[in-house]
Amino acid sequence: MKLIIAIVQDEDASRLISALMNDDYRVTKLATTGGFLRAGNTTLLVGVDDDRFDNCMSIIEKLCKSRKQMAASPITAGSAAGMYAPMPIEVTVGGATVFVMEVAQFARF
Ligand code: 2BA
Repeated sequence: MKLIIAIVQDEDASRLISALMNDDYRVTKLATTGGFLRAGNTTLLVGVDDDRFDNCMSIIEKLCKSRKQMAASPITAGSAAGMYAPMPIEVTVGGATVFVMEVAQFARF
């Protein structure tokens, strides 16, 4: 058995959870925040048997889209008044950031 930890964009989370549930996967949704953008994202925990792992990864890959977002960069630009403002930069977020771990033991009591 494996534990998939998938960090996805909030916009994709609902459709992804529905697709996984329809395919009989069990899912836990966590409301999380990305360290770089300081914006909300969604982390899903999915415990899967090995023979259903590839299918689960395909569903995640298919439903999670990458999007461009603007972020304030740590680099600053000077202004006429001598003030310094963060320069906006464009970053490409997602589709999904996925970690896969082997599960040593699984129990449901
Ligand atoms: P954030 O940390 O908010 O990052 C959002 C996007 O900003 C990233 O998209 C990436 O395109 C960009 N970014 C992040 N750190 C950067 C940096 N130091 N310099 C320049 N650009 C940077 P993704 O890579 O698709 O990541 C989406 C979200 O997945 C992240 O949100 C974070 O919550 C999570 N994540 C990504 N890699 C991770 C890792 N190695 N460990 C834990 N969480 C991770």
